[in-house]
Amino acid sequence: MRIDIVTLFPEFMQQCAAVGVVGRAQARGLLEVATWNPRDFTSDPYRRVDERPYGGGPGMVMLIDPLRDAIAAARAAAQPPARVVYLSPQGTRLTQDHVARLAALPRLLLLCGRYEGVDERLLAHAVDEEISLGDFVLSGGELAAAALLDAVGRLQPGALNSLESAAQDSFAAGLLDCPHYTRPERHVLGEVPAVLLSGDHAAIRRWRLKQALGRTWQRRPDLLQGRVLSAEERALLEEYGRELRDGLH
Ligand code: 4GO
Repeated sequence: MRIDIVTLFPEFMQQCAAVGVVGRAQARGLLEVATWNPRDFTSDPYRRVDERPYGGGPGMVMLIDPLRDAIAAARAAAQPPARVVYLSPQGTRLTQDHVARLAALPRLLLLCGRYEGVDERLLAHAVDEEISLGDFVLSGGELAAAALLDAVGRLQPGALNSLESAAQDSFAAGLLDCPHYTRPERHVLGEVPAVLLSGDHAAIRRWRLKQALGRTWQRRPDLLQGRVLSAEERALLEEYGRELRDGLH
């Protein structure tokens, strides 16, 4: 997949794309990342990309033309046409399902705003969807775009080693992740749950599912709303509740 990013901070976005799993996906040729600076698409001597808002008020608004020309240049640089995403608090809240759908596209174009945001006419004309990471405000779209880039990049087939399998992720099954432990078995901070040392793979699978269900129920009950639990899941969740009352958690 190819991801184009329109940003006033291309070096920052390239650095985000260069590290970890996403950097490796690029090195493996599974992901291509290109950046486009709207400042390179200005025609005035000051290379202006922002202006004061009509109607008054604080802050600046990003001009239409440098963004429109940067998007057009990015579009023309490759085929097929990219889905254009603008990151803002006004967007649809991002979920792992949504990430998986975006990751399956051949191309994405991420538009990063700064200041108070982008002229609404550019959004109406050039943006296919507006996405928010959550109900909080950033000073620029870059950190949100970097998060989306990471979430989408790591789902490219071959990006994760089998040991990091995406099937095991939080939310992959609509639940929070179970707790994880590594060496040593005994530590002043506590012991590793015995079942994980038992070698009994069926028991380990059941324990992990029980923890995932229990933690989701405790921390994010909204994720269980409208979900039909299997007989096994219901039994495991009841067991978790009993253990909780008995002071085992
Ligand atoms: C995205 C962008 C928050 C998010 C942003 C978010 N703040 N919650 N700020 O995903 C336009 C100018 C939006 C700054 C940008």
